[in-house]
Amino acid sequence: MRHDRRAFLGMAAAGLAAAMMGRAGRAAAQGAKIKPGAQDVLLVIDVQNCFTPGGSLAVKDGDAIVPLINKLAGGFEHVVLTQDWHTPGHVSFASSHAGKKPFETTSLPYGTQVLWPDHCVQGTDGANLHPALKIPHAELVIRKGYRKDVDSYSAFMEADGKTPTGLAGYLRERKLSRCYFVGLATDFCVAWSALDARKAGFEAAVIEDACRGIDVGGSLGKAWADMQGAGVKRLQSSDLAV
Ligand code: VGL
Ligand code: ZN
Repeated sequence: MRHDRRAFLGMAAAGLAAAMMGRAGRAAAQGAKIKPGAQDVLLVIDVQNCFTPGGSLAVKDGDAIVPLINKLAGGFEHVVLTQDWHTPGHVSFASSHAGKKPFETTSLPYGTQVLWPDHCVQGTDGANLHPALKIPHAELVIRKGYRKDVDSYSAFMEADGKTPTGLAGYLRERKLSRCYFVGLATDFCVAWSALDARKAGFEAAVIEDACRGIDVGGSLGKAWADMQGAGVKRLQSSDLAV
């Protein structure tokens, strides 16, 4: 019994040490809140009309996070926004594939592609940022998925896995090394962006209550597991001093 208890305590200590690695973990271990600084950037992913109620690819309660995102943004000196920005007839639209329905998949040269309702077509109202999003100090808007034959969930890398959007270079030049993600949807554009942030060598955290997911075919659970495996921190807005 005693032996088990010691082993357990040892494991608990190892877990605690792991949790204390990284700034967010350290702050949490000290019961302190994270105060965003000069190296921190809030990335607001795809808070667009198409992804909010009334939109063609509406995420449940997608609009409910907007006031929280506005509040969080007020605590960050540096904010970057993204927009999903597709051509008409984009390869990710089910309507571009004869016999396919939304949420089915198809095989493309770069891998399996989930097929979506038409959404975020360049220059349409659906592609506009949600009108309640109020972040006038945002420094960059990055558009992605603008090539007809390639999707881009990630703000960093198109779905072919080799065409960068330029965001990593921008953040490096600006010495912004810690990425905090909020927006839509948790299991697609937020998760893929956070995973690519790690691949590009940035610290990455997702603020869970400032995101909402689509959850098709177990995608939300898989996204969190993948993010945990890649060292993406899972935070709540209450973990930040903003
Ligand atoms: C997204 C599906 C298709 C997203 C974009 O923003 O998460 N999801 N395009
Ligand atoms: Zn899209």
